[in-house]
Amino acid sequence: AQRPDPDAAAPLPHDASASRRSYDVDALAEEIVEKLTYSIGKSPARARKYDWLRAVTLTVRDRIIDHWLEAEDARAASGGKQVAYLSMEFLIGRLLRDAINNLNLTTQVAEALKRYNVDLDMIELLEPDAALGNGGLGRLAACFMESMASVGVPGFGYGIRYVHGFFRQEIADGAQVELPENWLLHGNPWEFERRERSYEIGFGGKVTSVVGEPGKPPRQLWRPAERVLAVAYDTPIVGWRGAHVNTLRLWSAQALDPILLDAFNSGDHIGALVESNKAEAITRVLYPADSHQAGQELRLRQEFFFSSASLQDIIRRHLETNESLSNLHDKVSIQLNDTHPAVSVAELMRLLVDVHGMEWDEAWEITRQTFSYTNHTLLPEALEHWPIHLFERLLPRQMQIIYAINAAVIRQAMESKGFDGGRIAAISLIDENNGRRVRMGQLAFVGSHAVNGVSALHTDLMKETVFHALHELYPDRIQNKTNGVTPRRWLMEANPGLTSLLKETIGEGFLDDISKIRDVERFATDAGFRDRFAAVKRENKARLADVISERLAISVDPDALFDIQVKRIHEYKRQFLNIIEAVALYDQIRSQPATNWTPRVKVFAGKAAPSYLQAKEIIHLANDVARVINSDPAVRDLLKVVFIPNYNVSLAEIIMPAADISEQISTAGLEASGTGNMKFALNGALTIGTLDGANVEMRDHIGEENIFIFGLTASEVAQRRREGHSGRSVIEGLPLLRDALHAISSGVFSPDEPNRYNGLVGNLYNNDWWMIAADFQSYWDTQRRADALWADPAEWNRKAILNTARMSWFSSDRSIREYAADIWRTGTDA
Ligand code: B1N
Repeated sequence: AQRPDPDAAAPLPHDASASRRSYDVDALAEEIVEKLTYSIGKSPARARKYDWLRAVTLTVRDRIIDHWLEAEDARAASGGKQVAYLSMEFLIGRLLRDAINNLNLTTQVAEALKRYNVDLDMIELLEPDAALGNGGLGRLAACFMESMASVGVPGFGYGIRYVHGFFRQEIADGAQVELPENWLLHGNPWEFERRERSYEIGFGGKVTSVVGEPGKPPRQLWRPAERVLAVAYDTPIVGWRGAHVNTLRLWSAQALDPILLDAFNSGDHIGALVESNKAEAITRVLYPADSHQAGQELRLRQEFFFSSASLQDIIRRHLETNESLSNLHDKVSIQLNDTHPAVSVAELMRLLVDVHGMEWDEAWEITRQTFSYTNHTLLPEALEHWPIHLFERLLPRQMQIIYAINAAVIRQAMESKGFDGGRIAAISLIDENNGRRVRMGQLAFVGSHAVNGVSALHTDLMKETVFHALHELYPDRIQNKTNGVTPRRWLMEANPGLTSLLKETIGEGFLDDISKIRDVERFATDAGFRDRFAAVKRENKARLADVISERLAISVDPDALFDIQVKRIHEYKRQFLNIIEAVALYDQIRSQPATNWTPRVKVFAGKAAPSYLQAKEIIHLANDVARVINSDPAVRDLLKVVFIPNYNVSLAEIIMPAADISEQISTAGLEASGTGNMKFALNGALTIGTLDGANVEMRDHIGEENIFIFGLTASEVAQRRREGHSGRSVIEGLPLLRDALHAISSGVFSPDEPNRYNGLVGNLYNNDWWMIAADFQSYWDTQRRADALWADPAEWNRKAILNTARMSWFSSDRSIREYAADIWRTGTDA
């Protein structure tokens, strides 16, 4: 067994009362200036805005550190089980407002700053948005970290400290342009570098057999050709009311030898840096594709790098307080956030067997008891699989281990369930059909004791489709854990107006227990309350209108219906369907100017993966359509279309509270869950959605009369596809759709390049894989039902209030409590 680290300090009890910083305004004001002076070296008179941001952050951080140290001591003393949440992405956004809110310090800090004529809101906006993720999966990991700290699940988040997060998006001549993101430019006051927590990570090289003790099998020894260092950077994550603080530990890659002195001395100054460039490349940049396997060697290096570092860290911490690794599964539960860290299954086996000398069978039992795996997508093009030759070259020992696991699983399947032929091929960790590949989903599945989907529908589809055979083999392994969102960030912080109104109306209990928000239900029929609820929405819409005016110089009327679709751009999410509806509406408004049209603002935002051409065309189309409609005097103020560039967490915080309609219109069966859908509804938007992902459960909770459901169901989509559906006959029977498509493909919106959208439109005629033509009429009719409801504000607002009142189940606190109870078997406080 590994010896305890001699450098590790003996755990001393931390005396919280002695060092706890004061929460009163005088003390805060004084300390902020002290930070300015002695940590930043500026007098208040000379300090710039960024200096104030840093001083406030350091002051708030001190208060978190008190709780952090207490939490660590309490954990060490209890010896209880901890969770390690392994995720390639944490889409955190800004942290300052979240930290101040969770410490209940908002009024005091604002007050303290006011003494120096500094505005807290302005300061908060200067913080860079930490975009270490692509979209829903990464944001879920961030909500989960906050909820774990709020409900009291002790744990670590483990991920990668990318130097460059998700790219910045600009729109030039209607098209997406990607620019590098640089969140660390001004330094990062939230993180603590932990040099003492660093580990060597190997790549390549050879495996040799070493003759073992008599009677024991030979040991396998991996001698990597390359080694890099993983260095930990820790960020404290504080939960609601400061109750708990967990750690987000992100790994940064460094060369063991920063400079090759031999090369340098012989005059090869560039060559001297080759090693360190190669090492640092591993954590340089986030892959910007969320629905397409990247497939490059660098991605596999990233995955192994952070998996191995995290496992070595978990083992080292375990051995600090335990005799051996035989009880690892009693002390730690490792959640694999999708298959990106799935190589961990093989790496933990290697560490247990090769490095720590454990017997294979015991190691396998411990491995399976320790891991659990969340699947986030069934899209075939997003499922990870690696060519054997690449995997073998980069990770030769892990490849051997995967073969050994595979052989054992197949043997068991044949012996216990009589599997043969097709079903063996279906469960195999090796795909033999596409040039031999390692299937990471199968590896994560067999290496885990629990496997979960992220909504009820998605979990059912997992059992029926990609994991059908594995589900037959291990029928108790798959379970559902529907996603959630943290109400602190997505209600309290994003929507202070609504939060105050709720406090005045039902008291403050919902802040600690979001299920109490249901008490507001009985005010849905109270005209006075409805008016105040509507007034808050109006203010939030005015705030968004200001952003639109500042960034795009387009003026929109806050009294119009705000119809919003914000998310990654993808064919299955069907922004195209929404745009076609806008074009059809535009036609109708122009041809029937006397009709009493509902004034609408259609808002789009979202990024396309740089290599995803169709998605980029959809962005271009949205911008082209917006330009033409917004400048046509014939539509007056009845229809506006805006595409807001550079969608990110901070922009989402402004958008979510400002929506009347939330568009959740994916082809049924394709969106695993969705979480934007939850943020909108919690803030009182009415959803127009398909029966897809978590929309299904939202309908059940909110009531089907308070949500607009349309379109084909998942099984109907599957059936149409089997029947060889194509859009042509549908389109030819629907003049509204046909004319809109004709306008798009004939260049009405792209006069400079009339054929620009021929491909996009042609796909609908020839194939319509995403059922856009198939669902168009149903979508159109549903939008007109929404128009009709808008004409009755009392009724609209009643339904909006019921949405807010009935969404509490979609809190990530609920999700985390379910994970803790059913998968991790850790306690919670509440
Ligand atoms: O995960 C979210 C879900 O709410 C969404 O429905 C789902 O689309 C999203 C490869 C992904 N699935 N798969 C990814 C991200 C990055 C990457 O490199 C795939 N993201 C989702 C949370 O459950």
